[in-house]
Amino acid sequence: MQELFKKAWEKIKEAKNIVLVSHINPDGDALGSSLSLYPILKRMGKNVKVFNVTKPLPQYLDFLPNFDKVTDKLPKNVDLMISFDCGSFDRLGIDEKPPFLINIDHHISNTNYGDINIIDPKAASTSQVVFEMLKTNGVEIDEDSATCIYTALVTDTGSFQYESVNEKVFQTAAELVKCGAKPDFVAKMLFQRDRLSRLRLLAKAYDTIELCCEGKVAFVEVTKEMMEITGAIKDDTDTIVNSVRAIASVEVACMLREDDDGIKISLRSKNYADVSKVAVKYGGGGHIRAAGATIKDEFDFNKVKNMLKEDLKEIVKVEE
Ligand SMILES: [Mn+2]
Repeated sequence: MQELFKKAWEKIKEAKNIVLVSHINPDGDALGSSLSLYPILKRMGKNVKVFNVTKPLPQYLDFLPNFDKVTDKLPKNVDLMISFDCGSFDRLGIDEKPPFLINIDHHISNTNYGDINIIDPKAASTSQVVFEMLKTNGVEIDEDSATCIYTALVTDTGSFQYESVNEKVFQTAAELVKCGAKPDFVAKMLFQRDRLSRLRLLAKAYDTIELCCEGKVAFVEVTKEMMEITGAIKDDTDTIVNSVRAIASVEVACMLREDDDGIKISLRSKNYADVSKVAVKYGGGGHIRAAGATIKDEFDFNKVKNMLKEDLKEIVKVEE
């Protein structure tokens, strides 16, 4: 890893026009990680752009320093692209591969699509990998950069609650606070700016919760109609599945959301089930405890549920 960090930094030093990219429908880690390098590369005199194909970007992340610099127009004449938190090239929403690509990620399912691939599945967030890279190369982390890396760490660890959280995560957090990240500010920005429409949507979604596999599996549904009635937006659905997992008996929670192109499934597990297996089966990906996929051109919730029940029964190990 140390060698890769050095190799990547050499490449960054050589490059002039750099674009920082992250996956479609970015989360805090994707945007936080990509934005964390923006002030640093600017300071180095680089021509830096931050690209994400998604429009609009999730509003709850609008406090990230340089959020307004993120563009959905891919710059031309790029000599180096760095991708963050993205498991496969097609999730970047970019047609053509750049002359050189550094792929920084922590998804175990990463397809190593870069010219340099820095993938650490043990890292709690991609931003943790970025942090290690900066440290290894003796790069100074300014306040804006620290805020981005810290936010990414908070969002990808469920506020320091997941199994990925170890001593190193807290050490990183402590160093970031030392560099100027403000935990109370980040927490207020992330968790105290809720939308009424989201709470109204939660109420409707919770009404659909269905338990099976001896209570170990919970399904929750979000239909287009619910979204319309409550005025909710897609961002409002982000954490529903996490709160359903909180039911005492539940090992795996699964949200089904009606999208334009099919049914999006979001899976979360609590203790032992590997939900990435199920997501990969349906063309998606993710982590052991959090994964997702879209069942394309399928709009029948019950059909998808019955199909998933068979897969989930396996991973929660319930005998018939
Ligand atoms: Mn991540």
